[in-house]
Amino acid sequence: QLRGVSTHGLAWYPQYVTNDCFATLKSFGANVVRLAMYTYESGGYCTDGDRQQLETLVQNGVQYALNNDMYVIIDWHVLNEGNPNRYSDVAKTFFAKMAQQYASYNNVIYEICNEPCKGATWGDVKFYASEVIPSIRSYDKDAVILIGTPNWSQDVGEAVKDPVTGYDNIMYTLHFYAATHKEDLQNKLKSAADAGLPIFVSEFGICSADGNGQVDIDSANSWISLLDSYGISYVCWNLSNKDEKSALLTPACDKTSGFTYEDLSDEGKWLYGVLTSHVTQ
Ligand code: IDC
Repeated sequence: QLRGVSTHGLAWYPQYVTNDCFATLKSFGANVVRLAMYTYESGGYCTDGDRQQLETLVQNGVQYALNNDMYVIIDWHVLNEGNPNRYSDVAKTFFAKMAQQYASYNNVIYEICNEPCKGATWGDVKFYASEVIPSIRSYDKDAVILIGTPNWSQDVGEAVKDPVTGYDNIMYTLHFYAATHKEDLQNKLKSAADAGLPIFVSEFGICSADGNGQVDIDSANSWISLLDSYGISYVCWNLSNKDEKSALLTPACDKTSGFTYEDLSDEGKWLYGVLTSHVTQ
């Protein structure tokens, strides 16, 4: 079971991609960092972003994770474009490049689309996966590949009915925000997990789905018990001091490593408690 932290958009909060920062997260008990690279928004890899700079951030992130004995998720952060097929050609080239570089690494996980949404169907996602997975597998035969599910990575049931076939080590993502998503989504997770679907919670927050609102600690704790009972991995959104409830640091904290308890937001303090109480290694 992996437990850890997702960066905010790498283009907007690059300052946390440092060895010291990852070492701090490790000291809290995290064993995975997710590198969220937006594809479409301003600064996105497929729009007006600086591709070279974004790739360097990803490469540095992979190295810092390795230095700290952590897994790392390279997240192609599809969001506002909705349908991942929009930039599948760019995705293919990007993932081939990464997989070629990291074929011999054992800590790299590929997340090929964060959240299909805006009507993108499971058929669309499967088509996209059939395009992008071969560009990873032509170099890296066995790295875990995470596939987003429709409706902002909530409809895992679609993957149960019609899974991606022909490849090993494929997992499907479910995302939740504890103040918005409760029993209904928990039930979807349970039925999919009971049906044997390999699920990875590559992003969750404990506030509302807009990344703000209020934190809901009771709901958050009930999600963690559920995930623990299935041994499902989870990664919390987001590593920044942005003035929003899903940021793990307070807006006043301008440190980029060595965070103290007081530097942590409500979500940050809660996550600290979860991570420290789960440390096994
Ligand atoms: C949000 C950020 C916010 C940013 C916005 C950009 O918290 O600062 O302005 O994206 O669109 C997701 C997405 C994730 C969202 C997050 C909260 O994967 O990118 O981050 N969220 O809205 N899915 C559900 C919630």
